[in-house]
Amino acid sequence: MSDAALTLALSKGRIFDETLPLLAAAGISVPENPETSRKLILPTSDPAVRIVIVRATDVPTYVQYGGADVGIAGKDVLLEHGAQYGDDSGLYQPLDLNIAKCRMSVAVPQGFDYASAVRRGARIRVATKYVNTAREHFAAKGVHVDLIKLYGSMELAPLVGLADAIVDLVSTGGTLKANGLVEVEHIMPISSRLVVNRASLKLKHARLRPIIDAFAKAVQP
Ligand code: PRT
Ligand code: MG
Repeated sequence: MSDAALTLALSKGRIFDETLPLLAAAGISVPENPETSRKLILPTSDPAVRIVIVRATDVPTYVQYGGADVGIAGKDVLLEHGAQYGDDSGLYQPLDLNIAKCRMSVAVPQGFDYASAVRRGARIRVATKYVNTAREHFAAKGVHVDLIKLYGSMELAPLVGLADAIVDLVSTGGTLKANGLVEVEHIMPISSRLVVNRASLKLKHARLRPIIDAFAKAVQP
C-alpha cells in the first residue's frame, strides 16, 4: 500500500461480525455490510482506515505481501499458512482476539472404533483441510495416517467411504451430529488472531498502535 491509510483484511461471516465490536472499541464503524454489498473494499467511519474482504484462508497472504497492513485470521488458518511459508513469513501476531472460537478435532462415523484402530497400529485415512496441523498431531501421537486434502465439507468424506476419519473445526457439534459423526480426539482450541505486516508495523506505527491497544483492551476473556 503506497498511501498512508491503513488496510484491514477480514473474511465475511463470523470473523467480520465478531470484529465489529472490536472496531467500535477503537472508535471505528463500518457503514456497509459485506453480506449484501458487492464491494471488496469497504470504507469505514475513519477515512484513514479501510477494510478489504477476502477469503479466510487468504488473509495471511494479503498481510504477508502487504496487500493489507493488518488482518484477522483463525489459528487454524495461520498454522497452515505458517507451515507453508515458514516463520519468516513477515507476519507479526501481537494479539489473540479470542473471537470466532471453536476447537479442532478428530471425528469418525458412530460405528468406527478409532481407539482400537490406533491400538492395532492400523493406517487410518483422514480427510481434512488442515493437512499440516493434522500431520503434526498424528505424528506426535504415533498414529499412522494417510491424509486426504479437501477444501470443504469434510463431514461428507467418511459417509461415502473416502476416509475413515476427519480433522475439522467444531463449535456447537451440530454439523457432526447431523452427519452421524462423533468427536474422538481434541487437537487444539482455536480462536482468531490479529496479524500485522512487519513493514507496516514500522512505517505505520502511529496509526496501528492505537488500534492494537484498543483491540487489546476490548478483548473478552
Ligand atoms: O466458508 P468459506 O469456505 O468461505 O471459508 P472458511 O470456512 O475458511 O471461513 P469461515 O468464515 O467459515 O471461517 C473463518 C474462521 O472461523 C475459521 O478459520 C475458524 O478459525 C473460525 N471458526 C469458528 C469456524 C467455526 N468456528 C466453525 N464452526 N470455522 C468453521 N466452522 C465450521 C466447521 O468447519 C464445520 O463445518 O462449522 C462447522 C461446524 O460447526 P458446528 O457449530 O456445527 O460444530
Ligand atoms: Mg466456512
